[in-house]
Amino acid sequence: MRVKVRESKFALVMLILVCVLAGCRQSAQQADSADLTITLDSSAAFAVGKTELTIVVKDAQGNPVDDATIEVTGDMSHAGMKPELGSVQKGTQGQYKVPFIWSMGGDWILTVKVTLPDGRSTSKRFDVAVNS
Ligand SMILES: [Cu+2]
Repeated sequence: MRVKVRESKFALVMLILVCVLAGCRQSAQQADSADLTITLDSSAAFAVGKTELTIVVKDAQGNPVDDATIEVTGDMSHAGMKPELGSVQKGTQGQYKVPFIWSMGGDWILTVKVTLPDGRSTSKRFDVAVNS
């Protein structure tokens, strides 16, 4: 009888431990992702050289988000090139102007990471063809 009580206590402790760990994991995941809509203005053709990317960020309700940090990484589809980087910390009516350089014509993979002041972030990938 004594042993049984001890066993059930142990089981209870394990159960609590598992719940706590699972809870931690869940809240960490929530802290990681933000429900944002990220769009890249591609109304004008992309061409080699210095440019300013226009990225629009909206929240889940469709309201513009202006207090985010935007980090852009551009990689070409072929190997052997260093990534191009760009960032900006303030938007106007949800629009962020990010200084950027298309260093070569061809196919690019643009990764746009948006981080909110509370640390939540989300990323979106854009495939971009750049005219040489
Ligand atoms: Cu290249």
